[in-house]
Amino acid sequence: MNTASTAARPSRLGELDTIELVSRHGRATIACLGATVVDFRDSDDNEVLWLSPTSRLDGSRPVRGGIPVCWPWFGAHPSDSSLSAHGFVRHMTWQVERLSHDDNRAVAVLAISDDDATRRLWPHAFRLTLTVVLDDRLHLELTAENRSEHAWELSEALHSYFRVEDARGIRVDGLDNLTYWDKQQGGIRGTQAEALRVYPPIDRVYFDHLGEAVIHQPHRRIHIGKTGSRTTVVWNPGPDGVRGFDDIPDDAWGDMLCVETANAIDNRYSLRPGESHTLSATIHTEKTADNR
Ligand code: TA6
Repeated sequence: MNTASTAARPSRLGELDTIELVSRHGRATIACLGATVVDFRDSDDNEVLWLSPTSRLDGSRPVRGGIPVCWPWFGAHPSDSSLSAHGFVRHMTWQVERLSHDDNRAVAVLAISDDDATRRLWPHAFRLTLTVVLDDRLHLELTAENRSEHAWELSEALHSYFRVEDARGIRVDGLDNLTYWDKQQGGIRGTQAEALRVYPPIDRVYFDHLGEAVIHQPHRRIHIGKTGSRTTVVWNPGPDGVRGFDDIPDDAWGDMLCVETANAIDNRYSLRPGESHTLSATIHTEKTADNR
């Protein structure tokens, strides 16, 4: 197979600089804004990720959809409500460090390090790298390096929006018997007694989930494997909650489901000076007969 069937090259989406990865098995697009994977198509050119039809694509706001990188905090800032939810790196342009491809895969490495702008928000020296590999799966590796003199407490997420046929009644396997924190239900905690059936709105943070999550749909499963992550977040705003998002059409909430690969809340962790930590997610689809 010649390498013409694989590529890693600059492209554009709206006003955003992007990187396009092509392999024999599919393609992916990464925006330099936030190092956000904004598109991933499988071998049948079906969308695996969901991008809001009304997402801003001009750099004025993070992309709504795809896989935003939430770092160095997940959710609201622990002590300063003036700071954006989900950290600041998804608002900033990352540098493309490396593009490469061979017969089987295409690779993009993007990075962001501390500067005056980040230190005003979070006064620490760091380097954050996102490595995206496309072969017959989509692999993301987010590596954080503590370049400061102090230990930090971190929470983080690859905040993945998956395209689904209908979010209502979707089954998500892998979360059975886990403890969760339910933001939608005022922060109560519960235990997931059996396979999760999603009836939006849902906003649940599952703790100590080390394995794969699987989104079951009538004609395909989406597998989300991971390493370096103890938390999985399941979110869909539902028909009422969607009205609070001016970059999601009111009738589009049923087209997506977030299953996020994270370390958050009870699974926050500390990173000492000179230490690094890698969070990874691996995504692939599987065609199935109707197995609802
Ligand atoms: O991951 C779920 C969540 O924390 C929801 O509570 C909701 O706020 C969602 O993320 C989107 O957050 P954003 O800051 O991207 O609008």
